[in-house]
Amino acid sequence: MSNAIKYEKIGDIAVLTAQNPPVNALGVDVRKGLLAGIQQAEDDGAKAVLIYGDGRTYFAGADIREFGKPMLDPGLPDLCNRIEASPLIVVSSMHGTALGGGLEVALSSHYRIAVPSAKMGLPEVHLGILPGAGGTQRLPRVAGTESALDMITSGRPIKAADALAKGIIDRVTEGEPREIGLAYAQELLDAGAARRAVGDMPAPEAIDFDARYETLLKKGRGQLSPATAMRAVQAACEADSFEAGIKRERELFMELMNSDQRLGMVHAFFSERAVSKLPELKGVTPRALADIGVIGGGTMGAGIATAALLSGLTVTMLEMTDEAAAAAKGRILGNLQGAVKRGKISADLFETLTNQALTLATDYTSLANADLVVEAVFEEMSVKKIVFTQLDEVCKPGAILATNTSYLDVNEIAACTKRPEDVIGLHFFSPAHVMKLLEVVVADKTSIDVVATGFALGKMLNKISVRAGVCDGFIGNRILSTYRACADHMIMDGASPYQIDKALTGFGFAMGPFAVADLAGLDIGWASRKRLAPTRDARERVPSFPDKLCEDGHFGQKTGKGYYVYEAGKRGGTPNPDVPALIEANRAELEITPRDFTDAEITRRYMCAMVNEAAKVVGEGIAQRPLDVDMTLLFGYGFPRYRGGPLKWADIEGLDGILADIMTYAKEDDYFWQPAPLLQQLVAEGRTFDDLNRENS
Ligand code: T1G
Repeated sequence: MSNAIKYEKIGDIAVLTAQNPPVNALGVDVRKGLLAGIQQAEDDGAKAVLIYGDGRTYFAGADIREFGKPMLDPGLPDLCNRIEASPLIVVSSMHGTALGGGLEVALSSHYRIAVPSAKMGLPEVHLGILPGAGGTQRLPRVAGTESALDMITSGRPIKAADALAKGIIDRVTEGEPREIGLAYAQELLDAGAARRAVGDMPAPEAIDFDARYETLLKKGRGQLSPATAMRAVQAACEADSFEAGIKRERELFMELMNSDQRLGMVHAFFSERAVSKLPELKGVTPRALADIGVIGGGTMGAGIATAALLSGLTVTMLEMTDEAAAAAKGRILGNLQGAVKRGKISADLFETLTNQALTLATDYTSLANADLVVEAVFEEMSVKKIVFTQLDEVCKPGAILATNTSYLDVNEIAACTKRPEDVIGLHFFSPAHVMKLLEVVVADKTSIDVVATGFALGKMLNKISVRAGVCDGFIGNRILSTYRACADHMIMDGASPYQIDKALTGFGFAMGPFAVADLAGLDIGWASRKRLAPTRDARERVPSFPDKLCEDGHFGQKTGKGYYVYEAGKRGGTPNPDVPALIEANRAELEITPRDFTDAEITRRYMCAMVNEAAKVVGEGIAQRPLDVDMTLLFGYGFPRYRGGPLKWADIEGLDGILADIMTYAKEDDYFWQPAPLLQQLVAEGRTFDDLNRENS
């Protein structure tokens, strides 16, 4: 028997205990142990089998690290069929998160019991695949087609009480999984309960699958797994037999397992967990964090304060005047009321957070005892320096002084204090209480425990924290500036903003770059262009049409007009009829004869620009690993998760082809298209960005 499964016989019941921390993943040893355990139980004359997990959870699914490797026997589908076929009564007792292959093992058991806090689901679509061990055939048989489809295509886990209501489990009982499982198995034996094989249940009722398929494809914006998983559930309803359905499930499963989207989504799964695990932080103790200060109560400051309050921190919001402080409180209350509406917090907690945990202030001395202060004031260096000079005077020794700047030089800000080692950049994304990304910007003198505290705060706020070095725009905005410039260049050469937006939404982005610019506000880019103009290289191609739009007072959604025109109460905008003329005028002044672009060329150039700049960001050490860039773009810039991120996409596409295209584009504009040295090095050495991830984690 493998060590991953402990076998005991207690009376008439054989007990199989999973012992494969941290999440009892169904790796080959666990599968072997379960198979041997079932066989031994039958050989030992047991009358029932209890399966449960030691530690924090029942099986949380197949072992994702085995994906893409040759499948080692017993395969999970065969194991589930074997469990179901056992002549003994098999009971699964669940706690923690019974997910994917874990829930499939439970569904192949004859009876299921769970503790009230247990959650269960089939999240495989989030890995670019579908349930491949009978889940698409057994779940609809117990829960009905609609419930099964919802669970399988959304990948969302459900609570034990809901699973009971849906007929997925038979009982919910307080207690330890072992004890409640043993008691339930004994009760079934005493009652002479019969084996119940879900596979023997009648096929579930069919629905209009073709209509649902189109809906799922559209909703997936190119992600294949939900719609393909639906086809497997369809087989459960329409196949001649359970076995035929299982066969169809396997075919569709292998199709997805061999897809690029599976590579992208599994990369995202592990990178999301690796991104905040930095070798340099091993053994470093963060400073204590209980009270934080936020300076500036605009949209960003109020969002940061809201995120802090929701994570249990006390917040002092500093504004220059009582009116401004009251306005800041209004924004925070609005955010928190939204959380009440979404059921994230109770009305009581709302009262506590707004009346006890939040303090308004207009005097810097109110921040004297704060453990950390983050400023979100106007994005102007002189203003930042005034704030940090004051903070340096009033904050206690050991307090962390953080800036939420999106672009400015954190080293320069730190230098205006006597404690640069306590200064760090914490770059939130708007709305800060919603967006998952946090760039932890490490300045030259930032001490390592301050870095560790930045990541600790990120964890408290449930953020995806990414370490970034200091440069203009850090990781995300620097790369954004480049692919945005590429889009502007294509417009100057003949493309239209609307064609570009359509091409990129076709690639999987939720919004195209021009719709995003309208959402963020065109004045931000305008201010940035003005800030950089004095030091700009003469060879840089800079369009004039975006400035003209801003000079006419059109900043996007906030002014009702930008690249698109927005009508109150309507979602999205319609192309602004004034924009083409501005573009034509720009081309005329530069004597450019426009040409046609295909969507494929637009996407290729856009992605090559993104990958090239990302490779420079990694090459310069602004991002320590390619996965840091991938997670930044996924959680802050709407990059489609099923592509894994720009550098994972590049690895899948092939770096040599990308470099070759960049070299070709450089013949038109060798200033913009300077190939990244790291990209050239990787191609020359036949290596990939993933190799770098492995070497630096
Ligand atoms: N395989 C391998 N490693 C896993 C794993 C898994 N299934 N789940 C978690 N880990 C690792 C994770 O990388 C981390 O490692 C550590 O465990 C703790 O995880 C046929 C084929 C269970 C809700 O999709 O959603 O079954 O970083 O940090 O926040 O149909 O992990 O410490 O080195 O996330 O408490 C379906 C995936 C698989 C569930 C716990 N199952 N896991 O969350 O801890 S496909 C899933 C989760 C499948 C069959 C198919 C979460 C969790 P490290 P953690 P957590």
